[in-house]
Amino acid sequence: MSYIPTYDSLDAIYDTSMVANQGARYQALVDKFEQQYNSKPEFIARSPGRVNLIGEHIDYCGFGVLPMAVDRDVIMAVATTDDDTKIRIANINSKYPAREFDFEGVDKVVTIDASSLEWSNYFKCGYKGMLERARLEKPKGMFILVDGNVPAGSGLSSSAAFCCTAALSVITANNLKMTKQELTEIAIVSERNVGVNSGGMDQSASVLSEQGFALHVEFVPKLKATPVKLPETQPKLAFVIANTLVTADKFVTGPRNYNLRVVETKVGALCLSRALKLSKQSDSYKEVCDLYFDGQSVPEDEQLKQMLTLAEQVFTNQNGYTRSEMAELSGIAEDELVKTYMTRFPVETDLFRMYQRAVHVFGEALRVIQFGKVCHNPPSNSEEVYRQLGDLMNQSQASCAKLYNCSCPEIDEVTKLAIEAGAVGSRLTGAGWGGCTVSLVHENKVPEFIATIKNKYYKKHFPELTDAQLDDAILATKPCSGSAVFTGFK
Ligand code: NG1
Repeated sequence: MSYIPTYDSLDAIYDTSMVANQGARYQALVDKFEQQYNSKPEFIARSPGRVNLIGEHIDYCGFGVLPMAVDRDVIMAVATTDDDTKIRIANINSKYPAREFDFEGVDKVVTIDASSLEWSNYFKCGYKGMLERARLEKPKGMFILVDGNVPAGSGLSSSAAFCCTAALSVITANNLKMTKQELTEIAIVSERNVGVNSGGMDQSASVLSEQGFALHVEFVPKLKATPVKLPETQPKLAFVIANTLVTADKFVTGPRNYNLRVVETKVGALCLSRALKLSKQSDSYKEVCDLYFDGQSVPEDEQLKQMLTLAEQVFTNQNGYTRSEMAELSGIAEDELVKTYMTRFPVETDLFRMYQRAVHVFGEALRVIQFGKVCHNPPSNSEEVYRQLGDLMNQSQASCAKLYNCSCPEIDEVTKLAIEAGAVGSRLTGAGWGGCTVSLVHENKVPEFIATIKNKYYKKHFPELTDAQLDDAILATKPCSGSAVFTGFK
């Protein structure tokens, strides 16, 4: 695994078409840094947001996903000091007030109050993760100025882009040499400190992406990221991101949405492994699958099809299971289940819909494999490539909406409008319950497609948006590069 790159040219980070604008943005950050702290930054760390092409809500079940980095990112200009160990952090956006903090005691404890919605918590996550990992004798004091343009709460992983950049800033400030893999692992674990039991897709995509490629991220037996070349078609494939502008705050809604889904799948896996009499009871659907087919040479897609059938046979109650019914099915005492799975990340529900979640997870994991197959071995006819990829995206959306209940009326509306406007596939991306959609569109039709969605969705629901805000809400994106350190500023 390679080390995190340091560049002195923005060409190495951004598509040529973006370098001029990004150059102005980086220079503005450096200038503001000097105004704020009366000194020059030593480096700028950056990590991008991501769009997930397919594979939703399966990373925390251990299954592979297929995201790509987008051209929106978080950049942090940093200077260091040996005079103290304080962290001073400010943001270009005045919505986020400047903060100062330090670790406490000989154990260098960083306290994060996950009960408050505080922007600097996301820096603290990366900082805490790094301190715990690197065990530095005397961490450097840091002066930091942040500029982020990944829309928050939109499903493009602004939080992961922030945490990855924070961890990278601390690594670089303290002259540590770390691989991309290590940074990814630190960012995954540290982001859980803000109260969301997240999977590892976002941090992997943010750190490990390569320009021009989507990324197949696998988590079992260990984190593995394989660049995936998207098929060359005529006209070219374009992915358009449209933000519904419904903000889904995972932290606030976690007990009913995200964290609840994690519990429903983990306890589901416990129940399924018991019903299948596996050699070990596992709370990961991927591990259940691996154990069930251990020693047999069954292709992965075939395994998933069989798991789907087995899950349908085991979870016969489609109305949902109570805690005591889950205890009975899993063979684990109710208070034990609550203690292990519902205490650090509490949930609010009486019924756990294990049937629907399991069917979504195995079906979605299968679609990721099928999407990857089309990319690796595309049909020679371009329209057939479009049709196959588009169908998989549409099936994913239907499953997210009907089985996983992570869509919402606005996502349903935008994805429907997208298909009417000529997209061949359209689905929510990220956690859902608001946020962004991603649509597969013929590249030559992108301007017309964007104009139609602006007219039919944004003008109707958000007539007050300025042109600049509209351009931020709906945009075509190309696969971009992952985390890097930049030193080429004046
Ligand atoms: P976003 O869209 O960033 O909230 C979340 C999780 C992912 C993944 C997706 C659903 C975090 C930081 N990210 O993404 O790991 O589970 O939902 O596919 O919680």
